[in-house]
Amino acid sequence: MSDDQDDIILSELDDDELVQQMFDDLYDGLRDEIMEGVNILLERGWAPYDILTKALVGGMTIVGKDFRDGILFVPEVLLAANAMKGGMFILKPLLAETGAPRVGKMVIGTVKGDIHDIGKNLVGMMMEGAGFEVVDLGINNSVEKYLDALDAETPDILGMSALLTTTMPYMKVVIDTMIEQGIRDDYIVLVGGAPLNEEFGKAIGADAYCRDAAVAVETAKEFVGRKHNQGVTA
Ligand code: B12
Repeated sequence: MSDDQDDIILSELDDDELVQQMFDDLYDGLRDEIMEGVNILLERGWAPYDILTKALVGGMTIVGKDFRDGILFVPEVLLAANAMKGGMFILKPLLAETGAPRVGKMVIGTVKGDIHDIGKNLVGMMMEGAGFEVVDLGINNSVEKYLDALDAETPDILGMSALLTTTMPYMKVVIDTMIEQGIRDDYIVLVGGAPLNEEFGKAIGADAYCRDAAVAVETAKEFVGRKHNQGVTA
């Protein structure tokens, strides 16, 4: 946005100004500045989760709007995503550091044809922070890749992410294949991604749609708790 970045000393800004500046820096894809901003907020006692949601996700929301409106294009958004990942890289170990006991295991991946991974990564980070073991399959996953991972990892939860209206139907392909193979009920299936909603989640036979990472953690805990209780009484 501005080309006088060199004149701004991030550590001299107050919290609100710094967060605003981080929105600009994320928009401009300035990874080093974003990492510096995250470190400054940490030094000022901000909780990692607040930095993630208020500064990073907040900034990415602005990028998303301008991408939608044709003001930003793929190369710029890639730079913004790279800057966001720089910030997430610092926060990841801190979010996972809660010392929570292992509460369950999740296999998560973005579906075939889709390379968006920021939201998926965020969900993975938050799940780890809440005590889940997370196996991340990355992007562009075929049915076979998901099923192989379920077989090899035997998780409690399968998480699928899709950010495109053209790739979200693939989640149904995965669930239908699980039904065909008689393994659907062995797993809790959670789905997410900006274009999805609750109705879609129900229509494709997922256990739940989660609108963000915090809801994903709550939902996962609830379902795993229920599963374990059933295990005890069965
Ligand atoms: C960043 C971005 C990109 C980056 C991705 C970089 C990366 N490493 O991820 C790049 C530039 C590569 C990109 C490419 C494209 N993109 Co794009 N992209 C975005 C953008 C701006 C932000 C997405 C994001 O990271 N959001 C921030 C995260 C934190 O939010 P989130 O992903 O929604 O995740 C949260 C929840 O949804 C949920 N969640 C997500 N996944 C999961 C999974 C589970 C299991 C659970 C429980 C919860 C959950 O929790 C997350 C955390 O709170 C969106 C705009 C938007 N509004 O979403 C467009 C957007 C998704 N892209 C879009 C398009 C069209 C494309 C391209 C086709 C553009 C092109 N012409 O090439 C390509 C597609 C490439 C492909 N095959 O996948 C459109 C999709 C339109 C549609 N209706 O399908 C959008 C909506 C922009 C727009 N309005 O036009 N994109």
